[in-house]
Amino acid sequence: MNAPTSAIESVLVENRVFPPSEAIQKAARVSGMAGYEALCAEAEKDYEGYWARLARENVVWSKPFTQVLDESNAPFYRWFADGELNASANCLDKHMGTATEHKTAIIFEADDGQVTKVSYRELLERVAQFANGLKAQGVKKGDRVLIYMPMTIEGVVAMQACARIGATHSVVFGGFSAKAVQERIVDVGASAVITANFQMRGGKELPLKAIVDDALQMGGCEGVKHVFVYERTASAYSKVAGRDMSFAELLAGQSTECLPVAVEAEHPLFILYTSGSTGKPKGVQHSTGGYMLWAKQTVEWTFDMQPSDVFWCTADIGWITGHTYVAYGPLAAGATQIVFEGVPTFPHAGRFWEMIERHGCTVFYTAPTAIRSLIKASETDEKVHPKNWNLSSLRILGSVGEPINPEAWMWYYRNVGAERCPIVDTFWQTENGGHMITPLPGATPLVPGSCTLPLPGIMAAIVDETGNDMPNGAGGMLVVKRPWPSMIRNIWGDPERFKKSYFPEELGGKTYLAGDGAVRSEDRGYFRITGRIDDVLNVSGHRMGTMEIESALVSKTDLVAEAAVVGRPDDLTGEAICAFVVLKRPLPSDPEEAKALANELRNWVAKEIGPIAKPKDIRFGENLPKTRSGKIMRRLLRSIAKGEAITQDTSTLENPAILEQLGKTH
Ligand code: 6R9
Repeated sequence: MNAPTSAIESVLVENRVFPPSEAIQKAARVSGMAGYEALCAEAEKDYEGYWARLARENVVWSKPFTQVLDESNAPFYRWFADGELNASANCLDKHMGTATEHKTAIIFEADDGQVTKVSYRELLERVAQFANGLKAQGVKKGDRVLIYMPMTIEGVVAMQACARIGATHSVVFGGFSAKAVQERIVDVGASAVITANFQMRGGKELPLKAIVDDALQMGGCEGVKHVFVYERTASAYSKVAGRDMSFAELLAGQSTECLPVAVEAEHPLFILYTSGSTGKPKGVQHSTGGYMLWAKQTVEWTFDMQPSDVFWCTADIGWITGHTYVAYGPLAAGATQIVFEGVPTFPHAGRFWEMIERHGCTVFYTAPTAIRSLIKASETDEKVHPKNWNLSSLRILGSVGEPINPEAWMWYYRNVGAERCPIVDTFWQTENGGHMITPLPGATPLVPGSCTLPLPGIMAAIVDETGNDMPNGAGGMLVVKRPWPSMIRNIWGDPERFKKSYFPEELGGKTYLAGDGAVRSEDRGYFRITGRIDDVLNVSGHRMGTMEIESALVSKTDLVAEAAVVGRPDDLTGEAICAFVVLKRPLPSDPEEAKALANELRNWVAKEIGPIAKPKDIRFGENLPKTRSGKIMRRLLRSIAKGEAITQDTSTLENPAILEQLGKTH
């Protein structure tokens, strides 16, 4: 076999295996493959019985459920439907009177390095007080509250406080634009917004409240009656009388006791927007009962969480990973966790390693993009290499958000984990609620670049277009054949799109389609994710729809006639966004002019969606390559974006000169 020439090829020939050490295996919650297989067998034998057991063990129910799975209106599955609970009580109240009450819940490290700690008792009091503040302003069960906050204790408190009173939160990542905030406010029908005056990132003070103000002025946001503002910095911000209120005003005089509101298991705990194949982001609606069950259980299984652990998930609360593995799961499991406000490269690219040492972090969970950028930084500057810090507290490492290439995996394993810490490469999606396919640290032999095996009870499979199972070694579409408790319940306000996107008729209408391609290894049956099979890109672990970026580009009507967006592989960000643009004016002949136009378009996209959606490459042409029926030849564009030789049939092109034009990046 030829030597591997790319990350993809080296995955194909990957044959290194790292079994769990005796010590880890012995002490783990799920011990050895025998432990894993016993759980799988239990789920296989009595599916509902298995989930009912986990639901009773992991969740405190204020009213116990008697029904487990209701498939009568599939694919609108219902779990534990007659049970009642409160998510915040499951994260906080249940620890009162136990050894966890005075344990540190959150170690917060601010951008500037300042550290604040809160115990479970203190966190409960803050959440209760905040919940009372919301109630006093008329926010109630069933209302939707949009949260646009920095990574702070206050961000977690805001989410928990909504959950406490049964209000459904919709968190928007602080990097999204005013337009994106407005669209989400309108779609979700928010009656209140919780934000901060500014956020601190990399030593810079960036506005949040001003962006909310812009969003609210764009129209359709009349339903928003309140904006609650966390004064993160001392800087002034503009306040609209009668609508805006600082946290200090909201909390003044409020009691630190607040009874949690019991909600039905299916009550929507949150709605989180994510990109799909069409232009409009999807409001992924999650339940309370099934979601909480899996948030806690996966923290305990995948990270083998023990009472002495110090967990750190670096994801922002604006993403699903920050929901399940910052705001809910670790608290439900009674863990101590680190919450970090800043960025991994400020004030230097050794910040993560420094913080692991400072706080004695034992379980560290981050994204391949971060690892790759820190590898690069440590190659040019020895001083930020992890070897400069004492990382001996670490016992488990995790990866999430995109495929981790074996090279990055090996670097992480050697330089961060000292060849001692298992790496759990966790595959899952916003729609899944929690981990789906992942190694268990005390059970699964690891193979770099593979997310290995589905968690017990997750009936993942690989099928062809008509739903036939593919043999190991043959690639296909990743599906889940049975509903599971933490799965998406609906696309907010769009049940038809929910059915079409996730439960296509071609697969019988009841099988969950993940939207990713995958292949199982011939020897172990391990899963390896090969990437999205739809028009969704994964840039630095962030999901971006190509159509979303295309609509943003063509909405610049004075400049853009037509646009097509594709992804191309990128060493650092996994995928990079490449936009092909037809201008409403002659092709720029001067390279400087082309560059200026490209930058204008990048800034436009940043304004429309957010900086994460800025195309890396912009290419101008007099036309786009199309088939006779007028369809854009996306495969051809993908080849051009990669800089590959064109092997496709281009005889139908009306104007072959455009291939050369589109070959130039600006
Ligand atoms: C949790 C999260 C989901 C998409 C998913 C897939 C990719 C996530 C992965 C992975 C390979 C992993 N993805 N984890 N691919 N290996 N361990 O990231 O959710 O933002 O919805 O993205 O990310 O393509 O479909 P989300």
